[in-house]
Amino acid sequence: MSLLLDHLFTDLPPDRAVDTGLFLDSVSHLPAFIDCLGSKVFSLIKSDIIGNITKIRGVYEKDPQRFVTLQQILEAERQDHASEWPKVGATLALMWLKRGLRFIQILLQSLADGEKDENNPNLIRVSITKAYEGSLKRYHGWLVQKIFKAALMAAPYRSDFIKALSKGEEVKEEECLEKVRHFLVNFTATVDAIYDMYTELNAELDYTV
Ligand code: EIS
Repeated sequence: MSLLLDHLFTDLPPDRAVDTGLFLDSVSHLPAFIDCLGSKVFSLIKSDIIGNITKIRGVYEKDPQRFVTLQQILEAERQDHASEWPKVGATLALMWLKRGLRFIQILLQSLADGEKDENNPNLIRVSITKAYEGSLKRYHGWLVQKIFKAALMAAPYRSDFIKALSKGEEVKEEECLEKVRHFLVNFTATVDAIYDMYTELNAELDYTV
């Protein structure tokens, strides 16, 4: 039924290693979902995400057997680009992509938890702001924070967002949120695993753009 929610992220194995091919397949559905949001403001975000995915896929496809997991990519790049790493290649692309994924995760979780601005129950700005503060804001200088503010103003109404999650079909909000909760199980586990990997490999950077 829905674009995003129909493509569940896969279960992680006990060691929480993220399979590169499966991960790339799952995230490849995000750009089409962003299209459903309507406003042109989102095209900037979409092309950034597409750029990240393309870069990771480019590295993966050079040697899929060597890069079965995302961690293998980071470790290989750490070896091959010692002086620039981690600000290089797929390591950098995934560093940013994971922040976008964290944004989406917090946003969907907030909706699933029923968080609302009681004065404007059909707006989702409370959830969007919470997601931004928990994922991207600290990496953005004033200019990009301004772009965020423009995106916030162009954000869809709750009802239209729920509709976009449901690929344009009119569904009951609670029915859609049940799907969101289901989607969030493996999605959250995957995003957490990637964050933990960046911490363990000391690959996280905190510069602002
Ligand atoms: C990175 O971009 C590149 O991604 C990376 C490399 O070039 C690196 C070099 O430093 O830069 O400058 C970009 C940054 N990316 C850094 C900013 C782009 C525009 C961001 C605008 C902020 C808007 C916040 C989101 C508001 C959304 C409202 C949503 C309302 C519903 C369900 C919606 C999905 C939205 C998903 C939002 C994800 C935002 C991701 C932004 C990432 C970012 O900050 S490399 O490229 O290594 O691949 O070459």
